[in-house]
Amino acid sequence: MLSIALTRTDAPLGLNANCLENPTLSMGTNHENTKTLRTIPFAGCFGADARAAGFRGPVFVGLPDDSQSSYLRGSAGAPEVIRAAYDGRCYNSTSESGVDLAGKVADFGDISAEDCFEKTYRKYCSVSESLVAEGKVPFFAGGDHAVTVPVVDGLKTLGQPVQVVQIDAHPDLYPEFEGSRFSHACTAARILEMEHVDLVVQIGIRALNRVQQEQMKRFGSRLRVLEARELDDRASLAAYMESEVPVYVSVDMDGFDPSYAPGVSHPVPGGLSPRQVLNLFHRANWTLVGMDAVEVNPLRDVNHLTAILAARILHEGMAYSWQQSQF
Ligand SMILES: [Mn+2]
Repeated sequence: MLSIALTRTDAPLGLNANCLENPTLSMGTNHENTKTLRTIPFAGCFGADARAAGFRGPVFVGLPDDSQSSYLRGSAGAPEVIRAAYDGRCYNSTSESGVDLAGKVADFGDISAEDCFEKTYRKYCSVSESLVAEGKVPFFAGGDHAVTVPVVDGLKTLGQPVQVVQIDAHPDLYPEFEGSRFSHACTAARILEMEHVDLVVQIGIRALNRVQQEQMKRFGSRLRVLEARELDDRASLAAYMESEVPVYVSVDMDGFDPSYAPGVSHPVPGGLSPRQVLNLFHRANWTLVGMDAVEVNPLRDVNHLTAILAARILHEGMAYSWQQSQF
């Protein structure tokens, strides 16, 4: 059982089921405008009880922390928007892969950030550890990319090596950034220092500089970088896919081209398409142990496109995880 209090924050933002259908209603831009999240007449994916005995399905968890962002804040507002985008009534509950998730996903609510990141780290790590220890598969909606570090840390409870697939424009390999080891620019460096992580595969990278190239050498064969410019065909993506190993997938939304995902703090042209990333799931042969979609910045988004894409990617991940739980 979880040993810490899990609080669902009163949602800011005045979300409702019409958000995505009526462009005059705004989602996710004003932290001051606190209204209770209304019950959404949804596609119906949420409905499972994460605390029910024997529940082994996907669990949606919001991590509303953007304290480690180096440039723009705002991604702390993303979990509520992604949640609304996920369960809004403009979609049905069946994934591309044909899995109907109606009533099969548990919404764990948002885990509030603490007043310093060390405390937030311990809290997020503990949530990840608890869910995984109970045989559940967590799907985290960030927050900035720094939240991935504690939740991957929590996977050590599996007691076996884990591989991390990171979709990103940035390698996030700085040993420290502007004096902080927990900056969102250091995410992969911190993850590669974990003993239970034996491989990080980065896909979509297009912001490598000299410092980070030096770091690549330091991590050697435990780090594979697939730059966006190398990704012209299906074959090259498939070549980087592992089979039948525990995999955690971290999707920094800036891995996508900004034309698909404009609502990020660090947009870098020349990125991945949603089709490429969705097809990764369709061709994967992983044991998916967890996933996140991070760095959605509602303050920069256009017509909620980035939140909708984050929700869609998580949806396919949850469908993948549901399918694997049936065997
Ligand atoms: Mn990034």
